[in-house]
Amino acid sequence: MITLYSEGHHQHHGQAELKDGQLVPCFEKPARADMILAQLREAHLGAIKTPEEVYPEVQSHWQQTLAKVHSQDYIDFLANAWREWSAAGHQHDMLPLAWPPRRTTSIRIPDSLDGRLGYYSFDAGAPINAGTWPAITDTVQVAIAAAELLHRQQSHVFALTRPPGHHAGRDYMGGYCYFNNAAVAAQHLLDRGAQRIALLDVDFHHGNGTQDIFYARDDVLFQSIHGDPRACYPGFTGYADETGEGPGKGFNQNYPLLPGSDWSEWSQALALSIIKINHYAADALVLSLGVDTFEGDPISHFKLKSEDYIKMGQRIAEANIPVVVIMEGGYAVEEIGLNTRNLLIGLMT
Ligand code: Q9C
Ligand code: ZN
Repeated sequence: MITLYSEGHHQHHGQAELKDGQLVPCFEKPARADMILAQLREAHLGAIKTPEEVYPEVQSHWQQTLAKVHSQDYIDFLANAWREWSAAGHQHDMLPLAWPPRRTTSIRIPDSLDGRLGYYSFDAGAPINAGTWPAITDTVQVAIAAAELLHRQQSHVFALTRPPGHHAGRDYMGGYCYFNNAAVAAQHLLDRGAQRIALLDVDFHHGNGTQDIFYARDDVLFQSIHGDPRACYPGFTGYADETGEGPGKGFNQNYPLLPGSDWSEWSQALALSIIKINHYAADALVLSLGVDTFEGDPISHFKLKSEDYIKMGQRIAEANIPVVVIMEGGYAVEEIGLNTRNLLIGLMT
């Protein structure tokens, strides 16, 4: 299996995030991708290529695809945010501090940078530093090149994306996410002629951004298995009764599971989602892969074991459609490589 990867992600490294009322070092850090890469090399899982190597045109085309998933004003905000922040004399990370409350008469975009930071985010979990823009634009190209390779070869491809993307909506960041890499990959496959894309999100956290982007669309079937929103972050979406709207009605399914769920509960939800995907007759599957379902994850609450990821990959392979795997979460850094490698091995068998 070919892996798509770019070094640019190293430039994005947040300083701190809030956990239980305290500022702690960011769980989402460059070592996560380094550890995965090391395991892929050790397992001789296949060639590791840059986006430019497999799809040189990506450098001139990625902005067009990105603009179909995210609003241009949001993209422009991210492109200029650090420049504005550092011009104001700051050297530390940008973090938002105010959001519009319920019953705001009309939500206008403020002029101030603090105001726009709040407007374009849903939490304070996506710090911006000097290297954020180069990193997120690099990783969006990784996702597009992986989708392109899938389109050409119709065999499984792994996009080692970082930072993750599934919490990012059309015009907001949050939860370590800026651009929705999985949504961009799905959009590229549609642009290449696919009629129907299944997007299965197995990260511990609900893929609220992906759900939002495709909620009124029937060309992307969204399936998400995650911690019950009554107990788990992000907490306001991911209920089973969120099934889509308008033309998208019936093309969104959530499988919320209680904290403490292990493979026996988790795999039942997977079986239900695969029935949906088979029935949809998708041309390709985009897998939002978070391995924060692991029992040792420091911020999540499922109990999957390293061996379970082999079974997960095998079950997904049984759906018998080409899969592009997009990396999302996973914060047990010592085991993130093994767990990801196991999923990919299962997928290939
Ligand atoms: N005390 C992804 O896995 N922090 N994002 C939760 C709970 C945010 C996770 C803190 C977790 C975001 C892509
Ligand atoms: Zn997650």
